[in-house]
Amino acid sequence: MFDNSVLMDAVIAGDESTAVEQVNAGIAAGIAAADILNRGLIAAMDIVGEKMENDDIFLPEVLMAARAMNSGVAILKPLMTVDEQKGGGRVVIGTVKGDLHDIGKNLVAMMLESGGLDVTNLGVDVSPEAFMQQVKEKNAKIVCLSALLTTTMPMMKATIDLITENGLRDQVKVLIGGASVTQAYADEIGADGYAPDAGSAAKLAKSFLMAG
Ligand code: B1M
Repeated sequence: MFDNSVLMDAVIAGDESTAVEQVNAGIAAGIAAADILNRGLIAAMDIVGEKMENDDIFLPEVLMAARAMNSGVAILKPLMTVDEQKGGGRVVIGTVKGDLHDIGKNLVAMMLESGGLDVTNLGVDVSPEAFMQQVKEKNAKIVCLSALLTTTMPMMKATIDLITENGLRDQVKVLIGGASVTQAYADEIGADGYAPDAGSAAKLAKSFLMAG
């Protein structure tokens, strides 16, 4: 029998089989796919994000929760309209040029997707030109730049500068993060925001989208 709190607890605990069981039970009980997604899976992932921010849980638990969530999303996706799936927010994310670190960036992408956003993950070693092109093509509202090396941080500024030169700066918010990055650096290069971890990155992205 479907119980939203059981579904949420299963996602938070990374219990993939119970999460899948509950999503299927919800569908069988006639609950709208968007409600199962928003009130169950996304609500649970928001709690996971908060726990991560507070250091109550760590990477392995987050990955397990994300896997449980993604298995639930995969069942719901075919039942939802395109608009419901996209949640209104297009995000482009990648690790900047010269930098091959992708574990944290992929975690951020996963949290954004789990939050219902339409995410294009460009991978690693992404040039300013490639970011700019994708922002244009996808009409992205948010671009997330990841850098783990002090030597590649300047590529974040180069990307912002290129986006500005191409007249796209007003249409897109630039969020940055990665182990070597700080709020002070975000201020210095004119980024719109900095997030220290995947949970706060998803929260920040959603707050920008809600603000219009
Ligand atoms: Co590299 N590496 N590495 N490395 N590596 C670091 C970053 C380093 C700090 C290690 C050290 O010396 N203590 C150091 C950088 C020093 C510096 O510049 N300040 C370093 C170095 C020097 C190097 C090489 C140069 C080593 C060499 O070859 N001599 C080389 C560079 C290669 C390159 O990129 N061109 C290199 C290579 C590698 C591996 C390939 C072996 C591997 C990467 C594998 C991979 O990513 N697929 C690796 C790893 C694993 C690390 C450490 C050990 C761990 C990074 C990680 O995955 N952390 C790292 C040491 C460390 O950080 N403690 C280190 C876990 C991950 C979940 O956290 O990535 O920080 P993180 O992501 C977090 C937040 O930062 C944030 O959210 C994530 C989740 O909470 N976040 C964002 C990340 N991106 C965001 C984007 C956002 C918002 C938030 O957008 C809005």
